[in-house]
Amino acid sequence: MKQGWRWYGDADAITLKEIRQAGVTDIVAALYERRPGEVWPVAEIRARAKKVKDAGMTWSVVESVPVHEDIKKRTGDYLKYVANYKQTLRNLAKCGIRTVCYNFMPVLDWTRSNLTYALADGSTCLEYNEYELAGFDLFYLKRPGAEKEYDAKTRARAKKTWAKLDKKGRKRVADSVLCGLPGTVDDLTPAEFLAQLKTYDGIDDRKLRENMYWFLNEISPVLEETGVDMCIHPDDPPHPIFGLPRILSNAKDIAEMYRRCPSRHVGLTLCTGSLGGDPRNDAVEIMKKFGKRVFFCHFRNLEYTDDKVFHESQCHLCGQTNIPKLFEEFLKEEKRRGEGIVVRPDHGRYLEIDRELARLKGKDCYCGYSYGGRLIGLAELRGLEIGLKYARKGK
Ligand code: DNO
Repeated sequence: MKQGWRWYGDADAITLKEIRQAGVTDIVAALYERRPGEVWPVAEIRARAKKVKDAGMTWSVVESVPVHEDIKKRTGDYLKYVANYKQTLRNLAKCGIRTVCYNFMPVLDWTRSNLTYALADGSTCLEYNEYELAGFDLFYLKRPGAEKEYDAKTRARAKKTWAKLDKKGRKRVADSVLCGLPGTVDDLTPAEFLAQLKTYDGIDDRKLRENMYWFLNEISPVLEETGVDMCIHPDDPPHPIFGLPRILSNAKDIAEMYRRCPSRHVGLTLCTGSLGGDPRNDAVEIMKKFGKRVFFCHFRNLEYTDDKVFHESQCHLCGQTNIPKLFEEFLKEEKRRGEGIVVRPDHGRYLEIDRELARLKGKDCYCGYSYGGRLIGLAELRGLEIGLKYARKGK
């Protein structure tokens, strides 16, 4: 395992020195100041890579080069944006960066309903509650047509859940969806969000898939030429939300993408937390089946408190996904390849130490990307790796 860590550049409250001292060798970063669709200039990529190198690590994975909404919809200036995307890939390869994470989720990136879900020990983590989200959709956003998309049981539960929330609670859900999460390109007002959703009228599941396969096949010659591996991040949560199709949510979607996009450089970010948002997903099987084209991993875990309600686990190894078993498959794949794969501890709880750090620094970490919580996550993964290798060799 190559020990990775997501770094948000100079704006990040966590410094490269602190990251290195966590045992990290590989930085996962992006040119966050560049808007979707822009070309990333070589000089800017170099400058960021140099900063990481000077701190004793390597910038080896980009997360993300965002795909412009016009490409997802295949409208407007999509051809220009695809040409720009190719240029960015060439520029990254010129700087030695050949692993690119991205997603194909329309409008919203990952989505949560509560960014400060309190655990028994007072630390907090991120929660997803389908009924709060449906309540927000039906009774706050009042999205036209939403009624038809939820079954009667979900509608009834959403109504009850929403009625129980006070003003602050409702605002918490709205803010969690529309702003606040890193990855979100722009914070949105409810009206802006509704307007963006409307631009997807007529783009159903089938169309969005076709657009994605088209995009990947279009950039494939550049992948062959540069050796860049594209690893798609699974939908989070892995099912349609707000009437938007989600097309990379399970093993079937992955298989179909591989079939339609045959380049060996079209692969996957194995994100156990995102996949775990559907209890039917089996991340171990996914690693077994699709491991050859897994180029990057996010390991974390979930705990369900109810049907369709989950939060991120106390421990990265315990919960919905059998991480030790998955890790065995992961080690097999590394062995087969003869090289390490970058893993980042995905998200982490917000601990007392993180509160203290924010106070001392006058700057807080990005939501889900605390120092303390991820430090524990990485240490757990490292311990698991050493333990499994030891058990294998018996010494
Ligand atoms: C959340 C992240 C996502 C991810 C993007 C990749 O923590 O895993 O925001 O970076 O979906 O494009």
